[in-house]
Amino acid sequence: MNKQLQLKEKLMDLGVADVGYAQLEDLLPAEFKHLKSGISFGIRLSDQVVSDIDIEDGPTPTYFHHYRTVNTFIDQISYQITNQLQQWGHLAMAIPASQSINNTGWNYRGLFQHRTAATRGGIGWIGKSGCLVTEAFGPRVRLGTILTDMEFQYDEPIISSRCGECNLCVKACPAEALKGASWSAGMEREKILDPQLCSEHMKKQYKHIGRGAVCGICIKTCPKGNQVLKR
Ligand code: B12
Ligand code: SF4
Ligand code: SF4
Repeated sequence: MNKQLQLKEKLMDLGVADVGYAQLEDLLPAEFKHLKSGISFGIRLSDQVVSDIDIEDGPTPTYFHHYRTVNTFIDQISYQITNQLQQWGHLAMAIPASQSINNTGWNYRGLFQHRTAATRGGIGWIGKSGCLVTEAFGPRVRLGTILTDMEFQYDEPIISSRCGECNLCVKACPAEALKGASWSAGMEREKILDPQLCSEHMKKQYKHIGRGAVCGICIKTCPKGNQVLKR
C-alpha cells in the first residue's frame, strides 16, 4: 500500500470523519513554505451535544467540555501522524487544534487556518456562518491540520459556497456577527463575519460557560448534513 493510503487508513482507524490532502505551498507564510502539503481532517461532534445548544440560552457546559475533549483528541491524532511522517524521514508539524497567535495584537488568528486546509483538501466549503461545512455532517466537525514536506496526490479543492439561498445561521446569530455573504476561495473573513462581535458576545453572554470561549448557535442551526442525527 502506498504511504498516502497508509496515512488515510491510520487516520480513519483513529476515528476521523474525513481526510483531505491539500496543496498549500502558495498559501503558507515564508517560514513554512517548504512544508508544502497539508493533511486536513475533520472530527465529528456529538449530535446530541450540538443539538442541545439553545438558540435563546446559548451553549451548555457539556458543549464546552466536548469542545475541550475534541481539541485534545485532534492534537493527539496530529501528533501521531507527525511521528509517523518523521519516521519516514519527512518534516512535519501539527497546527494546534485551537490556538490564537497574538503577534500583531489580538486579531483573532491562528498560526495557519484549518478551514483553508480543509477547503483545499476538498473536505467542505465556508458557509455563511464562516464555518467549514461538509456534505456529510454539515458544520458539526472540528478540524485538524498537519503540515509536511511529503508530496501527495492532492485532492480537488472546493472553491465556492454550497449554501444556496439558505441563511438560517445569519438569522440565528445572537451577536449579529454574520453578514450573509456567499463564500468563494480567497474571500476576506470580514466580508463574512465580524470576529470581534462574535468573540465579545461569547465573552459577555457565556462567561459562566467555558470562560466565554464557545457559542456554536450557527453550527446548531445549519440544516446541512442530512444523515446527521438531529432533534
Ligand atoms: C481565532 C479563532 C476564532 C475567533 C475568530 C473566528 C474567525 N472566523 O476567524 C473567534 C474567537 C471569534 C472564534 C469563534 C468561533 N470558533 Co474559532 N477558531 C479560531 C482559530 C484558533 C483561528 C482562526 C483564524 O485563523 N481565523 C482567521 C480567518 C481569516 O480564517 P478562517 O476563520 O479559517 O476563515 C477563512 C480562511 O479559512 C479562508 N479560506 C478558506 N478556504 C480558502 C482557500 C483559499 C485559496 C484562500 C486564499 C483562503 C481560504 O477563508 C475563510 C474566510 O475568510 C481556529 C483554529 C485554526 N487554527 O484555524 C478556530 C476555529 C476556526 N474555531 C472553530 C469554532 C467551531 C468556533 C466557534 C463555533 C466557537 C465554538 N467552538 O463554539 C465560533 C464560530 C465563529 C465563526 N463563525 O467563525 C473551529 C471551526 C470548525 C468549523 N467547522 O469550521 C476551528 C477551526 C477550531 C477547530 N480546530 O476546529 N474562533
Ligand atoms: S459562534 Fe455564536 S456569536 Fe459567533 S458567529 Fe456563531 S452564532 Fe454568532
Ligand atoms: S445554516 Fe445555511 S447558510 Fe448557514 S452555513 Fe448552513 S447551509 Fe450555509
